[in-house]
Amino acid sequence: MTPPSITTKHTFCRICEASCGLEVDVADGRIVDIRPNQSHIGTLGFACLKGLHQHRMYDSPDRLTSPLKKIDGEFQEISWAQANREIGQKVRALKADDPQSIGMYVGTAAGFSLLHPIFAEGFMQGVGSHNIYSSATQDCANKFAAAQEMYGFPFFQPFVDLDNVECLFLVGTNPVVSKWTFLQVAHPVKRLKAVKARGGRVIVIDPRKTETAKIAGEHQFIKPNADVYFFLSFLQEIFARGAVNETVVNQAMSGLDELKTLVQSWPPGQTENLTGISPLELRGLVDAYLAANGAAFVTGTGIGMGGHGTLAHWLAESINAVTGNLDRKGGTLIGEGIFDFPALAQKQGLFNREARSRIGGFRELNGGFPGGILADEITTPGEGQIRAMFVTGGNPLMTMANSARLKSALESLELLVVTDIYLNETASIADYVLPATSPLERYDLPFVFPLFLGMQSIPYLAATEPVVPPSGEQRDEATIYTDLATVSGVNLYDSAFLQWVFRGMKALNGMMGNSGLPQRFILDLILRLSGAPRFKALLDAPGGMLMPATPVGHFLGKKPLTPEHKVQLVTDALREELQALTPTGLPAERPYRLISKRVHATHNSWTQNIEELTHGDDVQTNYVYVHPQDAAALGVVDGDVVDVASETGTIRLPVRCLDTLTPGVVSVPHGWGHQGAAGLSVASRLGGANVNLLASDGLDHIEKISGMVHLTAFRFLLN
Ligand SMILES: Nc1nc2c(c(=O)[nH]1)N[C@H]1C(S)=C(S)[C@@H](COP(=O)(O)OP(=O)(O)OC[C@H]3O[C@@H](n4cnc5c(=O)[nH]c(N)nc54)[C@H](O)[C@@H]3O)O[C@H]1N2
Ligand SMILES: Nc1nc2c(c(=O)[nH]1)N[C@H]1C(S)=C(S)[C@@H](COP(=O)(O)OP(=O)(O)OC[C@H]3O[C@@H](n4cnc5c(=O)[nH]c(N)nc54)[C@H](O)[C@@H]3O)O[C@H]1N2
Ligand code: SF4
Ligand SMILES: [Mo]
Repeated sequence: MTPPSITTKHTFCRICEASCGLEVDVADGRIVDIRPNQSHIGTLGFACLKGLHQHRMYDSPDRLTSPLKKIDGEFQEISWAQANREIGQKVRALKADDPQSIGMYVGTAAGFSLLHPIFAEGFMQGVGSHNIYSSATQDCANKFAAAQEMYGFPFFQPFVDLDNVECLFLVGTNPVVSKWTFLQVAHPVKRLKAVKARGGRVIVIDPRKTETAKIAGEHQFIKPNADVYFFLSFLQEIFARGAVNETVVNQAMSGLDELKTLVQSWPPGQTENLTGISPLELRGLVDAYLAANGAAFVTGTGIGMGGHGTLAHWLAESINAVTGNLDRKGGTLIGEGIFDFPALAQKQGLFNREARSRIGGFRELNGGFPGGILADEITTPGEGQIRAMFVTGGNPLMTMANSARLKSALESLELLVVTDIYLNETASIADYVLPATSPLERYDLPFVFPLFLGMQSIPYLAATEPVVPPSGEQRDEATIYTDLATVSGVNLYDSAFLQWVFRGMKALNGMMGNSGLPQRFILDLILRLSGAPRFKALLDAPGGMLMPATPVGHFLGKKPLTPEHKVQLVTDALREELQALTPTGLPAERPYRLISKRVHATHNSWTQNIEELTHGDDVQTNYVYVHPQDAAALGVVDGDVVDVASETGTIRLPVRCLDTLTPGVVSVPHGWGHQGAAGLSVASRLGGANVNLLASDGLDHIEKISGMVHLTAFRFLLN
């Protein structure tokens, strides 16, 4: 038998921000090998284990290939026509009663595709419900909230000018493992080493001496959830030294005097006990920052998931701003996408809706409410109670706080529809499960951050075709939500015109022998309307098409969507939150704090099902990582099984000593504990437990401004 011929195709990964360029070998419609694209201009020949093995997960017998309906506790395959008809009938009935009774959770996988979130949001707007939740309040809503306050738009997200920065502080982020967050930076190790090779400094501030700290060479321990105090003292010290760039601040910012007053009572001596950072150490860090010709603070999920994520991020941004490092070479930059997204969003009122959540009265942030109130919204009777949920590209039962409570809330719904590539934990309890195409089975452009906001350390554009065709009945989400709108008697974005256009496109595409919406045509239309290079031109540049460098000096005084386009160093909400801050440290009676930890081979809750990535020692189970001193004090050794208990639950996990932790801090990776999943044959054989059984949800455990839930630095007991 002659072996099938191999075709090599180019695409890019859509698992995380890095969006690595890939070279894919295909034989007989199946992917046989994935390699990094060595000649990619933006991703520099880099790709990680997960990206290089992703075809194993897409090719797995566990992949969903048909819509499923739960009948008498068992899933049965049904046709799309039946699934759509039945879901549509239910949505019509609920909507007639109360549109707010229909909710949606949008997960990470949706964020890395361009059309998926656009069409999912369009469906919800058609339904007329503002009950949208997303993974953002588990990772970074604090950054959106701070940007909304300071710059008047949640998506103005300054990012470090990595090619020119002289002193880079990484606080609560571990890019060597996470491959950077928010900003697209491929090959973080290479890029961080380049900063050092030019004589720059990279300083990591983290309760663990992380993989990034090892590359950086400089690391400062900090107690968990104490970053806000660190930043207060840092800023106080900046003011005490008169290190403000008065010219820039006077021209482009408001609130300087008030900010000075607010931080006055937090000198380094005042916060030492809270942070574990001595005044001498803190002043040394301030020296490093001020001595550099271009310095920047970059924060990550480690501070976002703590209790004061918005305050901490606001202060970090304020340090960059008042020292003149915002919008300057070597400091932080604000990207530009293929069109003026902030202007469009402002014109359409996209992120300024008046809606408030029923529970807690939270305002919408990026069109969503805090995930920490979802269970309450489902279980609290009354007008606006959520009775049906759509979950799209996420696995909230594993990734949100208080998983057990959320599970019983989701089980009580009248309708739960999950769109995923797998029968994950959340899908396992659904009424209907809809099979999505994988990223490698659809057309795409880079996702919203790089494409619409220019959040790329090397600006480039790229496009991709499907590398392989979908199997069975899998459909892309744009088509799924257009059809759901049709059967539910609603219009995408509540626009009869848009619904008519998309239905027409689908019909025409069908006449040409294709199924679903013409994704390539729609993506090309976005490019055309933006005046960007066309889809075909991008396909002809498999290594990416270089775009102009991110401009410097274009933001301040011109772009912020605030009065007079000024950066607001203080706002009512920030002032109130800061004034409510009390200097609370770690209570003596319960000295341990639990923090997060990511590992190279897993991505949140969904790559544990890749057989090839389950052989390493740290991927058989998650562990309770404990400092050796603490292990000795507790009388435990490597491999001992312990109970980790919080006010919401208890999990049992093996201990592993880790001397890179600060004593008193324990670390447990999330996304584990798949034993109960109906459709994850590899992951369900592994050990591990879901750490989010320990995290609390509800109003008392949500950060007020951003709605972030606390997934790091929470208290627990070890037995
Ligand atoms: N304790 C703790 N909890 C955490 C974190 C932590 O550090 N510690 N991290 C948090 C963070 S940063 C995040 S972003 C959230 C993530 O929270 P979620 O987004 O809820 O969870 P994921 O595990 O990323 O789930 C992604 C799902 O998308 C599916 N999927 C993959 N590709 C596709 C596709 O193309 N289409 C569709 N429809 N589905 C697809 C996968 O099978 C998987 O089920 O979790 C958070 N939870
Ligand atoms: N391999 C892998 N890569 C991923 C993911 C994954 O699951 N696996 N998830 C992706 C997603 S969805 C996201 S959002 C990004 C997140 O990307 P990052 O924000 O870089 O997330 P982490 O790698 O978890 O780094 C968080 C760091 O914060 C530290 N930390 C915890 N608590 C505190 C604290 O109170 N203060 C300070 N200063 N530090 C603290 C932790 O020790 C850890 O080193 O990663 C993405 N990339
Ligand atoms: S770092 Fe890995 S998971 Fe992220 S885009 Fe690159 S290959 Fe994909
Ligand atoms: Mo995330």
